[in-house]
Amino acid sequence: MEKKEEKREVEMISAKEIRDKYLRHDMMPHIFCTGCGIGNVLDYTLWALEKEGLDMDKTVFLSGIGCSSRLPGYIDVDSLHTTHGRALAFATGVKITNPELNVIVFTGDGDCMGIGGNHFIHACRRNIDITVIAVNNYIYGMTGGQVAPTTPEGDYATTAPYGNLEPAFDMSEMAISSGATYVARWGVKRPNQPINSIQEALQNKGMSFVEMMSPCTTAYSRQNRMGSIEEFWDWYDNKTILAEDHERIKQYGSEEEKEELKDKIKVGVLHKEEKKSLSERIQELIEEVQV
Ligand SMILES: Cc1ncc(C[n+]2csc(CCOP(=O)(O)OP(=O)(O)O)c2C)c(N)n1
Repeated sequence: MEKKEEKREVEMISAKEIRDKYLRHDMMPHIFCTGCGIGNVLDYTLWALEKEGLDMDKTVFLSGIGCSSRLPGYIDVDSLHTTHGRALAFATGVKITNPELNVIVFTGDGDCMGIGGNHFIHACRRNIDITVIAVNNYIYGMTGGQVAPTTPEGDYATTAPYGNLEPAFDMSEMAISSGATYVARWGVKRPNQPINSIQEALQNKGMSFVEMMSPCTTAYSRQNRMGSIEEFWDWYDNKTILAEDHERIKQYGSEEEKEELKDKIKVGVLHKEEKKSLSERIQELIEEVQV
């Protein structure tokens, strides 16, 4: 479908108006623990929807299973809460069947990279025109903190009481190498960049992947001694570096600065590419072959 190329004039709207407009109030109170970042990811998404002016009657949210996958249920919109790991398969079907729809998926790192890993690489490979917002808390949050494919080596989990022996997947790198055409990663602490990025992801005519690094204060933080909620939230500032700064230091930095890079996680828009989406190609084929 045609997405808006022009910048829309956005009227000033308050946080309360956003909540009133988009949330399903009968679903409150929500399930999230104190200090969890998943609600912020929802908030940033709602702001991006508002800025982009998406028609909610032509928008579908999907998810699998997990704390993060509960998000579509809080939005007053048509949604599919599917089985664990399968949201991208459902989303592919929805988009191909009705290309007019804006299709947005919320997923967790376990949902997306563990049980749903195969659907993920193929959705990227197909460059299906959907937006995926992945909450990466490095652990299976909902089920009590088991190790996930994203859990950093050496970190503790209920299934890794002596430290995780497995190397971790980098979700964003995986999205890029599998063929996604818009990939960004942000820490959850600050709103503006993620909001703008989710808006860009909505505009991209292809597979868009926004990884939101977000604290699980119950299952991850306790086992890995991330400190108080404030300290854990600060971690997302201290541990990250903007991709362009990373590149600059890699090229021109001192040995000491380069050494520090090893400990940092790159954030920013990590990849952007123009490529026809599968849904667009299918539409073209239908027009070509139908009599
Ligand atoms: C087929 C199947 N296997 C396992 C489960 C149990 N299960 C529910 S949520 C979950 C992990 C979710 O982790 P993640 O996607 O990282 O989401 P989070 O809760 O951390 O947001 C698991 C293993 C399930 N519901 N269905």
